[in-house]
Amino acid sequence: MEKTFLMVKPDGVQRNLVGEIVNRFENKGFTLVGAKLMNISQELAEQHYGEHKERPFFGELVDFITSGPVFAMVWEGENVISTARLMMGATNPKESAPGTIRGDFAVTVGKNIIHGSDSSDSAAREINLFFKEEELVSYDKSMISWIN
Ligand code: RTP
Ligand code: MG
Repeated sequence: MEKTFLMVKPDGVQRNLVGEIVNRFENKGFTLVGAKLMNISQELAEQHYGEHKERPFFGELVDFITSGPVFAMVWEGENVISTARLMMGATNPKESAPGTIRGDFAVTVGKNIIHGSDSSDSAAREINLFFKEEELVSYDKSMISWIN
C-alpha cells in the first residue's frame, strides 16, 4: 500500500493544529502508521530540503523548520501521496483553496503549516530520513473490532 511522509511544521504545532490535521487525514480514510513529535537538527533539515539548496529562501527555510518541534507522520492508503498534496493545498497560501489545510489555516508561504512528499521517490526518501523501520506499524483497521 502507498505511503507518504507528512509533517506538521513548527507553526502548526505552535498553533495547536496537530489534532485538526490528523483528524482530516483520518476522516478521509487514510491510516496513520507512524508519528512522533520531534526537533529537527540542522543536518536533517538540510538533507530534507536538499532540493532547495540553491534557492534564495533556503536559509530561512532551514531556520524555520528547526525553530521548534514538528509532528512527523507516515500515512498509508490508496493514492495517499497525491491526495494528501490536494488536501494540503497550494504551496503559497494566497493560492490555496478554502477547504484545504493551507487554504484554511495559513497566510504566508514561509509559514504554511504542513509538509507533504510530492512523489513516490520523495516519499520513500523522506520516510527513510525521519523514521526507522521499527517505528512504523502495519495493521488493517477492518480486522479490528472494538465493539463486538
Ligand atoms: P513542502 O515541501 O514544505 O511540502 O512544500 P511544497 O512542496 O508545497 O513546496 P516546495 O516548493 O517544496 O517548497 C518548500 C517550502 O519552502 C518554502 N518556500 N518559501 N519564500 C518563498 O518564495 C518560498 N517558496 C517556498 C515553503 O514553506 C515551502 O513549503
Ligand atoms: Mg516540497
